[in-house]
Amino acid sequence: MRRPIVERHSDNPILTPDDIPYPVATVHNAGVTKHDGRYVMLFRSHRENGRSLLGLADSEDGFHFVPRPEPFLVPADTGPLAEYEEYGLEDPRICSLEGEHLITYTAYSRHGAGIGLARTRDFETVERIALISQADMRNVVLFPRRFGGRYVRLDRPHSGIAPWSIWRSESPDLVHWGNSRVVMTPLQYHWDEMKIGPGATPIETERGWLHIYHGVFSTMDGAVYRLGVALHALEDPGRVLGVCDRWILAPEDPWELTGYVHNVVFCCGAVPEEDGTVKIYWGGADKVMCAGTARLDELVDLCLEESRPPLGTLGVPAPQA
Ligand code: BMA
Repeated sequence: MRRPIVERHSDNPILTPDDIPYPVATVHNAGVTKHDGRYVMLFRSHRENGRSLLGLADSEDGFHFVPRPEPFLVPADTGPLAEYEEYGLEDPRICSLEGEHLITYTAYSRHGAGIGLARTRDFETVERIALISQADMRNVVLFPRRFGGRYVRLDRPHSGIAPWSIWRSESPDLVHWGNSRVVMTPLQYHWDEMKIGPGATPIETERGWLHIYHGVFSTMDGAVYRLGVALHALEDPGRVLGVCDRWILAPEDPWELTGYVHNVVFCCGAVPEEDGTVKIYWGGADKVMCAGTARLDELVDLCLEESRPPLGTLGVPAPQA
């Protein structure tokens, strides 16, 4: 058998709802970063009313996490974001940039899915900055560097008439975003043909920004969520240098095949290490957190040597909601 690209950790799932000290049905789709030499995981949990909040867990080694006693971010009940967070907070990403940690999350409400932006310096207190998109937008990841003074993000708008694709936008101040363009589309009759979306905060390597994204394929048994990799140009991150033709991770373990939503691996966080490896974190079947390790060099090679066109062939139109 071929060696897997992502080596799953032997203790998977590394975090389950039973580990959380308050009542939750799931613990999944977590953003992860390093702060003060330890790993901090910001996970999504469905409460037992079906709406989500964000919780925190800490770890010394990146694999064994201790959840905090209370949730970290729950829907605002006052302020400008309250109206947009009524149905919950989902799928957080953390971008550590210039001494602070920027958190992007899906804010769900009767108005649809938009993106909230918050900041923390210490993972003790957190401040909301703004709602940084209209509905319907999901999966916003910020690049952990500025380009000519500007922040750059990847995002995934919903559209009834075009394939659900990855776009990039830029901003002078994190609040106002524009100069948007599409950078990657699904590929027809391919593992990511139904939709793609940004995954983990991109990782800087000598050969480009490595971006772990998710791709979805529709089957008679519902959708299958898998992970892939793309490489973006270092100085112009909207330019895709290569997208690996095959997935790097697919649902295989029992807790990825069944759970809250079956057949899902969904990544919101990855942490590069000094030894050239990267710790990758994913939600298994929208219910538990899993982790694994890959080699950054190998992931970059896959993008450049087993490439499919990022925009070359359009995928099928998105199904009407
Ligand atoms: C997406 C998001 C993710 C989820 C995935 C699979 O649309 O809601 O949070 O992991 O579906 O259910």
